[in-house]
Amino acid sequence: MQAVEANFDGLVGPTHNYSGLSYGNVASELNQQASSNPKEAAKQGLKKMKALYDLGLVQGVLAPQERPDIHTLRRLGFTGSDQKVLEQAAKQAPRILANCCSASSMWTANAATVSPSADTSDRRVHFTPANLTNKFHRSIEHHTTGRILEAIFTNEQHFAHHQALPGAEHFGDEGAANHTRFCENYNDTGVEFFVFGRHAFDSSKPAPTKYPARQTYEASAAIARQHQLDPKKVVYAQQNPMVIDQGVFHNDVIAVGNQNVLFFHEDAFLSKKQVMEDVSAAFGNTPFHFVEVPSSAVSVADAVSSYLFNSQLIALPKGGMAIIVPEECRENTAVYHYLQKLIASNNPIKEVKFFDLKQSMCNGGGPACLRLRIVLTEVEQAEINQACLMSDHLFASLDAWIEKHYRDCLSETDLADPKLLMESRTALDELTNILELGSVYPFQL
Ligand code: SUG
Repeated sequence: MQAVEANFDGLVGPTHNYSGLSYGNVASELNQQASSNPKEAAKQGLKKMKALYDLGLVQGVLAPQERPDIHTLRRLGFTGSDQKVLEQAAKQAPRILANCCSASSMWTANAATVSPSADTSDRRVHFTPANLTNKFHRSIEHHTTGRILEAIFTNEQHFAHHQALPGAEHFGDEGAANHTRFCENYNDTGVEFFVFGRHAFDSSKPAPTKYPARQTYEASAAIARQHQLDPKKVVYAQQNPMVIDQGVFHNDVIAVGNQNVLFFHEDAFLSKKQVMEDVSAAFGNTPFHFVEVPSSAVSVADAVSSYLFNSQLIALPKGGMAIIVPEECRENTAVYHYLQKLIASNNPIKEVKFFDLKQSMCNGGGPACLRLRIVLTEVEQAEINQACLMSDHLFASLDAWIEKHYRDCLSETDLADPKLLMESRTALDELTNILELGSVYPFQL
């Protein structure tokens, strides 16, 4: 049976802003207090989705979340009307309000870990929403994420939905940003590659000293169990703690894989040799391409500022792979030269495509952060909510929807504006109709 890799991108929400919420994420910290342009952000993301659809790929859309998150503010003791809740939070706890207003669900690489049916023992596609415990503003995403995924992948005969892992740092899970799958063809049983930042229950093991390691080994192993993966087809690798301390807060900031390719920086892993041996052994006898980028060509600092590795490696329907990178990779001379050499050399990556995603990049979110990869057979594709799949019609509807509802400038003080809450809810209510999601938001339940 044929299978394809679909990309489900997060639509940027109406409250997209820069609040400096992510310690360890260099761009987020640098841009705190800059004003944002939610309309431009949403359109930049939508254009990338449309471009991949135009290339012949299956492209899906994941709806943003309800923000400001009044429901969470009430759990934190703010009371009265929604307007009063906002007013009090802005006065008494503006940083908590900022956390409850982030549009961070746009980075759907962190929405969940997904294992295709070819890899799981019950032959269903398994989903575990990421608990994102390391950052408060992200830890409030997983309930709604789960509801949105269930509204798209509904048929229990084909799709299995798990709860997020327990919400303690020991099981800190950041979803697909630390997970890659290798295969010859998408319908084959693949090798699932889980990358973690530290061990939660063994402090003798290496760990970063400056910035947090968001993903634990124990979380990765729990997901592999929960998704019923064959242990022989699972590889675990530890991130190099030294790169986490240089701003590599997820593995997808320093490595990306697709099919039989792992594109990675030489300093990405604690033990590069072991990773290469383990992946080769699990992959079997067919050829595997390790495309290793040396520091002499691209430094870790250049990787972090350009987001070269936060790229999408996509298998083009006409054959070969393209690498989807942000414009920042053109602007960085070392990275640009490296990319030219890469596509001219002997490996499956044949083309590079640049995208302007500046609004998201300023919060540390590149092309790969914005998408969740879901491998689907033809039968599974036919089972999903078709209204969430990109088409010329959906592109036009979403473009008009953004144009109608989104502001073109937002700063931290605007977050307490009760009109923003109403605008956001009105927009999302309309969106659930466009995407035929039913009621998924707290204000709709
Ligand atoms: O979790 N930034 C996100 C960026 C996530 C990128 N995802 C991947 N690498 N897959 C994060 O750090 C910043 C929000 C702010 O500062 O306003 C933020 O949440």
